[in-house]
Amino acid sequence: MHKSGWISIVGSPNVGKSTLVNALMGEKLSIVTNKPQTTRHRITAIANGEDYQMVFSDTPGVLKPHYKMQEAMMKKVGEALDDADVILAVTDVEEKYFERELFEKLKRTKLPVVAVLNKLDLGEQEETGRKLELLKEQLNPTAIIAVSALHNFNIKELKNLLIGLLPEGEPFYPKDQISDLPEKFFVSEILREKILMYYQQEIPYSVEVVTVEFLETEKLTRIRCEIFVNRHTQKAIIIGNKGEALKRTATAARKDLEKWLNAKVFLEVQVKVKKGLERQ
Ligand SMILES: Nc1nc2c(ncn2[C@@H]2O[C@H](COP(=O)(O)OP(=O)(O)OP(=O)(O)O)[C@@H](O)[C@H]2O)c(=O)[nH]1
Ligand SMILES: [Mg+2]
Repeated sequence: MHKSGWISIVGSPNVGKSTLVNALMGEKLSIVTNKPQTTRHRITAIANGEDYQMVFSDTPGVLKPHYKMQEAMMKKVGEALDDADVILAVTDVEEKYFERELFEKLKRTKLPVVAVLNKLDLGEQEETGRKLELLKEQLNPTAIIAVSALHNFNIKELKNLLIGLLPEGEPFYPKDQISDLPEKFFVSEILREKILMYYQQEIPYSVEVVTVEFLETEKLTRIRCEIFVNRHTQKAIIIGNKGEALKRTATAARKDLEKWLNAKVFLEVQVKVKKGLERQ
């Protein structure tokens, strides 16, 4: 008997959704930082076993949209809820409760909902117990589990629980495939993660990263990325004094890329001001 299906991961920003996907995969596919709104796109991660295939959708954290990009992000969350077989609703020991609209959606859905209380390592036992009771009472999920995605606690148990809830069926993807997104996408994401880590204030949220070249040769992988910003002042901040800030960012990205690709990487990064905005 083979089981396969789509599992959508939803929850507020920063509760550890991407960390959880990476833990379930045993591999880092989705970028993680301590800043909310790290995930901007819907990320597919495919976990394969002999008798199962789980296709995870990691989504941006649910919030009330205040601007266009957030609106687009929330649309991706909505889509993820619509075409799943199982919903993984993540909260953490610090969050008071699920965002209201998401909570209503979770209550109404006919799909199985697995509620995950993450960051168990940060909570007090009594408080955690109370939170689990409350979740059970108010959300009435199909299953409920407390985990620590960061420390790999209860992840195997969660995985087995999910496999149990999947429908029977053939795999959707070849068993050696771990995502349906192109390599270039992950390259851009790795660089974006470093920008989130190394710059403050509005900079992390003003950039878009595009990978324009990805060329594997025998000796090394040549990668060229472009960082787009809205203003010349932002470009100057990204580059920094004598190019030092950009160098530090690019070096950190290159090191991660080399680990991820298991190859030597030549990384070239250019910073550009978005067309049409140059004169602002
Ligand atoms: N202590 C602790 N920290 C965790 C755990 N899981 C995740 N974190 C941390 O929480 C922060 C946010 O993690 P992410 O995985 O980026 O959270 P997210 O829900 O994907 O966030 P968005 O993509 O912004 O919606 C990071 O600093 C993680 O290291 C955990 O189990 N314990
Ligand atoms: Mg995320």
